[in-house]
Formats: sequence, C-alpha cells, structure tokens
Amino acid sequence: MIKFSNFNKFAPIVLGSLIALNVGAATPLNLVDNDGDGVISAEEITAAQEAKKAETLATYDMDGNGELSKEEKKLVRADRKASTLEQFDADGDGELSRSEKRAAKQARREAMASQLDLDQDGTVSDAEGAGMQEVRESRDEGGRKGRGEHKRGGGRQ
Ligand SMILES: [Ca+2]
Ligand SMILES: [Ca+2]
Ligand SMILES: [Ca+2]
Repeated sequence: MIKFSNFNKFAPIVLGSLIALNVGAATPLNLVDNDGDGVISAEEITAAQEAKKAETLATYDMDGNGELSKEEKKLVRADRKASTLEQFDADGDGELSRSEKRAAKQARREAMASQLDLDQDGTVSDAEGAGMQEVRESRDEGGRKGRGEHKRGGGRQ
C-alpha cells in the first residue's frame, strides 16, 4: 500500500516513465477503467496513451499526413509550455522557477495517483499500481533491448 503522503517517494519510480512519455503535458493521461475490474491495467494505460497521441495528432497534424512534423511538434511543445505556465506560474513572471516546476510535477503526480486510486481510498494499492508498474517495466525493457518486441502475450494479430 502506498499512502498519498508517501507518494512522493514512490511516484518517481513508478510514474516517472509515464510522465516522461508525457513530457511537458499540462494534463495527465485520462486513465479509464474500461473493463470495470477496479484497477487500471497496463492495457488501459496503453489505451490512454494511444488516445492521447491520437488527440494530439488530431489537434496538431496541420497538413493531415498522419504524423507530426518538426514544426508541428514545436507547436505541441509551445502549447504545453504555455498551458503549464498558465497553471503553475504562481508569481506570473512568465518563467517556471524551480519551486514552480516542482509544484507542477507534484500536481501531475497527484493527478495520476488519484486516477489510479479507483476506489478513492486515498492510497494507490499494489493492485492499483500494478498496471503502471508493468508499463514502466516493459518500457525499461524496451529501452534496454531496443524496441519492445518482447511484449507480453506475443501481440495480437
Ligand atoms: Ca481495468
Ligand atoms: Ca514564475
Ligand atoms: Ca485505492
């Protein structure tokens, strides 16, 4: 069991990679318990990531060629930065100070934690955190072995 108060210690380990996927995004993934089993599974996280990607593509793929060009990606980053600033630039100087960045990270972590905490009891249980852990591990593996060829279940065709 991970209490929210301990989440800081725990979060960088489990959530770090997910947040890294989402670098600079002001809004975390929209995690949904699609199959209603009370936990967010790795598949559900992947689905949320795909949805997020599709949404980003739909918004920023100006020439509609199905991928984001350098310019389009630049736009994504600029917009994310702007919305992060909007939310977390507490002193309004147009820059994120160290402590403002910390607050932004913290807020993302907490948002993620509260999405994982499906029963809303204030803790992310092992079961609730398992899917995230799995995503993290498969990413780590993918990083080491190069490209996640070794996905569980051998993929579906
Ligand atoms: Ca589920
Ligand atoms: Ca500031
Ligand atoms: Ca919980």
